[in-house]
Amino acid sequence: MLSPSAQKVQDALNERGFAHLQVLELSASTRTAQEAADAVGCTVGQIVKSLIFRGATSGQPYLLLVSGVNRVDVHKVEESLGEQLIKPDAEYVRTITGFAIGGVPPLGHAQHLEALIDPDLLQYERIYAAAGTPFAVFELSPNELLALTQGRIVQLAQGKAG
Ligand code: 5CA
Repeated sequence: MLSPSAQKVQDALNERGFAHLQVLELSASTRTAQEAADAVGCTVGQIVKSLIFRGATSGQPYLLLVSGVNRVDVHKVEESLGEQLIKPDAEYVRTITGFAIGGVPPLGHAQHLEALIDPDLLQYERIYAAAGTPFAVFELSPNELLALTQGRIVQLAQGKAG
C-alpha cells in the first residue's frame, strides 16, 4: 500500500502507459538528493531534482529537472527562456504541483508544467525521481523521463559551456 501522495504518482504513471515503472516507498528519507541516493544505493548524480521556478514576466511555472550533483545557473536558464525567473515559496510549489517540497515528482502535477531537462541526466542508464513524498522514489531511464515530461533538454547547470 502506497501513501496517498505516492499512489497519485503511480496512478499518473499508469495513466500515461508507464505502469512498468513502480513507485517505491522506503523507510529511509529521500527528502534531499543525497538522502535519496543513500536510500536507493546510487550516486547523487542519478537523482533527479524536480525544481519549480516562475517566470517573472509570464507568471508561468517551469519545472527544472536537474541532476542531483548540479546547481542551477539561474542566469543561464533565464537567457534560454528569455525571461527572468523567480524562486517561488513552498506554498506556491504545493499549489502548482499538488505535492510538498521534498516529494515533488516530475509528472502528475495539478497542472501541466513546461519541463526543462538537464543534459547531465542523459549519461546514466538508470535515474531516480521523487514520487510524491519524502520517502518515495521511482527508477526510470533518461528516455522515459523525456517521454513522461515532454521536456526539452537545456543547459541548466553551473560550470558548463553553452
Ligand atoms: N526527494 C528529493 C530527491 S528527488 C527532492 O525532492 N529533492 S529536490 O531537490 O527536488 O527538492 C528539494 C528542493 O526544493 C530544493 O533543492 C529547493 O530548490 C526546494 N526548496 C527547499 N526548501 C524550499 C522552500 N522553503 N521554498 C521553496 N523551495 C524550497
